[in-house]
Amino acid sequence: MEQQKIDEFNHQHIKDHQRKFDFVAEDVNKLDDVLQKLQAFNIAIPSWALGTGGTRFGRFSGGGEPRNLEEKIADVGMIHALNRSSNSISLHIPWDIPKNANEIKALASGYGLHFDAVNSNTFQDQPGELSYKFGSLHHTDKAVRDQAIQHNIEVIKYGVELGSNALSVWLSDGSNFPGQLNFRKAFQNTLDSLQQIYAALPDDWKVWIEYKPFEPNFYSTTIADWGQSHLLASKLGKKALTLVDLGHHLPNTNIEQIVSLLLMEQKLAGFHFNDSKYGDDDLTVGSINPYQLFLIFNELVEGMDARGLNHATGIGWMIDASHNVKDPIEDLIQSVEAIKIAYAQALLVDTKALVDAQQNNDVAKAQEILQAAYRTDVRPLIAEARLRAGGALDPIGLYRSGGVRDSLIKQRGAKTVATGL
Ligand SMILES: [Mn+2]
Repeated sequence: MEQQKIDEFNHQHIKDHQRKFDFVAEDVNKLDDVLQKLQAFNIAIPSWALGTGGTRFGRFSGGGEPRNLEEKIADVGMIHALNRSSNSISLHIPWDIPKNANEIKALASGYGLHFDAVNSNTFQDQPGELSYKFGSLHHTDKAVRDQAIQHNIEVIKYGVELGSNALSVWLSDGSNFPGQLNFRKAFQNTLDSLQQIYAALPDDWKVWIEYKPFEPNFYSTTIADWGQSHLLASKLGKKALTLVDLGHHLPNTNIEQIVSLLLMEQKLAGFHFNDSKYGDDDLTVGSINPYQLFLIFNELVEGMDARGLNHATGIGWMIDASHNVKDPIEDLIQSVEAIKIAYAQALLVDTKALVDAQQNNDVAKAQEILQAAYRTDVRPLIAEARLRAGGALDPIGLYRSGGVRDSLIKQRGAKTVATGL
C-alpha cells in the first residue's frame, strides 16, 4: 500500500473527518496528550490470524491467503500501513519457523515491523516425535516432558534471533474424565518443566503463562484459571507472568477485576484479545461485549498510571483470534479499531471525579462518570491519531476501494491455505 494512495484517499475524506473530529475534540481534556497516547498504542498481530480458521470443522479459505511467513509479514505490513497501529508480529512455532532470521528481520523492518512474543506449540504432534495425546509439560512420562521442554527452549532461540523478548506458553494439558489424572502430580510436573524452561530464558526475557478453563480437555485443565497461572508464575520468579486471553474465561467472569489485581501484583504479562458469546475464544474483540472491553481498559489505564507504566509498552498487547467467515485482514483491522476505541474511552474517564465518587460511596455518580466516557463516540479521535501517523482515515474503506484482496488472489491464487488452526 503506497503512501500516495493513502494520502489521496485521506484528501477525499478530510472534510467529513474534520467536522466529526471538531465536534468530539471540543470536550476532550488534554487533547494532544490523548492523541499522542493513541498514536503510540500498537497491538501485535499473530501470524496465525492471516488465514481463515478457528474451527475444528470445515475451513473455508477466502482466497489469497499467505502461503509462507514472508507473505504473512507482507499482510501485517499492509495492515500497519493502513492503521499505523500494528507494528509487530507474533510468531507461532512450528507453524512459522524462520529459515533465515536475518532476512526475515530485514523484511519485517522494511514494513516498520518488529517481533513480539514467540509462541510454542505442544498441543499438536509433530512427525517422528513422541505424542502429546496425554499432555506435554504435565505428562506422566518424563521423556514426553523433556521433549516439550526442549521445544520451548528451541522457540526461545528462534525468538532471540528475531529480537523478540518473551515466550508465550499455552498448554492444552488436562484430562477428559474424572480419575484420569492426579491434579497435584500434574501441577508439580508442569512446575518442574516450566522451571527448566525458565532457566533457559535470557536475562531480559519473560515467560507468559496463559490459562484456559476448558477445551480441548473437558474435565480438567492443568492451567485452567488465573489462580493456577499466578501460582506457577509466583513460584517461577520475576520473569514469569500471567497472560490473560479474554475468551479463556467462563461466562460472566469479572475479567476487569482479575486484571486489576494482577497488575497490582506486577504479574500481568499482557493480553490476547478476542470476544466470546458462549464458551468460545475466537470472535472479534469488541463484537459481543464492547462494554466489558472498556471496563477492562479502564482498570488497565488506572492501574498502569498508578504504577507509572507506559501504556504502549508496559505490558504485551496481542490479538488472538481466527475466523472462518471474514476476510482475515478486514477482521484484524476491525480488531485493532475495537481495542483502540476501548482504550480511548478509558483515557476519557474523569479520574479525579471518579475517585471522589468512590470515596463518598456515590454509586450513581460513579456509574455516570464511567458511562459518560463509554458513550462518547471516540472514532474521530482514533482517525485523527491515525492520520497524524500517516495511516488511512478509514482503513477498511481504503482496503476495499483499493481492491487489495482481489490483487492478493491474483498474486497468490484462490485456493491457498495459511498455516494455523
Ligand atoms: Mn490465546
